[in-house]
Amino acid sequence: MAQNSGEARGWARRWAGGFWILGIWLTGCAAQSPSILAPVSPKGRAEAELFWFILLITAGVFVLVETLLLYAVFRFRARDPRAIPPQIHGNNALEISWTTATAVGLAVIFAMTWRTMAATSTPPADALPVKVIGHQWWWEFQYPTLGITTANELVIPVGRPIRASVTSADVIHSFWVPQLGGKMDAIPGRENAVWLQSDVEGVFYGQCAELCGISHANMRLRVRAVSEAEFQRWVEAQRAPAAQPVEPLAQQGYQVFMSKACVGCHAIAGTPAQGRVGPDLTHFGSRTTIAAGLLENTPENLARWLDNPPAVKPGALMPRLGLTPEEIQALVAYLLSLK
Ligand code: HEC
Ligand SMILES: [Cu+2]
Repeated sequence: MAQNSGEARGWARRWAGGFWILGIWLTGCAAQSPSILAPVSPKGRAEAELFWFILLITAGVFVLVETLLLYAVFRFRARDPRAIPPQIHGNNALEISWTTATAVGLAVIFAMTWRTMAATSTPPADALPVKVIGHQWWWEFQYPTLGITTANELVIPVGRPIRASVTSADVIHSFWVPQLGGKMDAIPGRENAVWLQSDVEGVFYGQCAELCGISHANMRLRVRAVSEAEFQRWVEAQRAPAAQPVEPLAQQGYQVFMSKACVGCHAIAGTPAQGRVGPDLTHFGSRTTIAAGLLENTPENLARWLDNPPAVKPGALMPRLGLTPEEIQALVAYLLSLK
């Protein structure tokens, strides 16, 4: 009896574990999650359609096989466990037919996959070019025809195709914005083209999809799709050189920035700072996040970041610079004035 109830508890625990995993899995379905099944671009839609098509075929195969299996289990089960079943050799007609059916099914999936790839792999000729450069652990975005360099937030005009040339400054990364279309590897020394587009305004989340080191999971990005008019305003603002600090605290922050190691790693257009190791900060104040989507861009979070970057983001390639609280406050005032 005691043994029995112990066994029952073991089962209960296993079931509970199963439900727990199911629960975690289902939280992935929350409306906010960047699912490939909620596409907003022509490429994303073509890929989602292919997914459903293949799922339909494979679900049909699953139901057919399981039905035949259950039928065989019950219809042909051994009624006398000691009896030896009739010894037969195969059935040629059956074997030929299921081999053919499988081959035809796979050929259809192959053809549909080929068709989708051919239709989506080449960006339209009038696409806006953007260079996407993966860095450990943040994203650089350059608009070569517009003369803009920014980081971690890609701003695009709604309904216009974007031709992203994806590459890397260090190790292999992978650029992925699930609702806008499939992944593209970011490989040092290579440029891989991928076509992006959003048919609706909104913010779409992305993530590095290739393990690239300790803060791989903290290497996020956002695509902000805005109206054509808002995009033009954004372009004008981004092309301007950095704002001159006017407030005394911000002016002090400018002095701190220009006298510290910051200038060796960061560029601020129109100032002596021309480093290219970290993100371009010319219009840092116009971005909504810090450190590749890790923190909202607020004064408190920026102060935390400047005090000790590796404590905020494990492995961050911006070192702790031993700034005093006064220096940090001045830098925060200056950096946030860079709209
Ligand atoms: C050795 C190079 C290096 C130095 C020196 C350095 N940084 Fe950085 N900085 C980086 C890197 C790399 C990142 C990106 C970190 C990440 O997101 O993983 C970064 C990120 C930042 C960011 C966030 C940018 C964004 O858009 O997310 C700010 C702000 C910043 N640094 C300010 C400063 C200031 C101010 C100084 C000087 C006090 C400084 N940095 C010194 C390399 C450096
Ligand atoms: Cu990565």
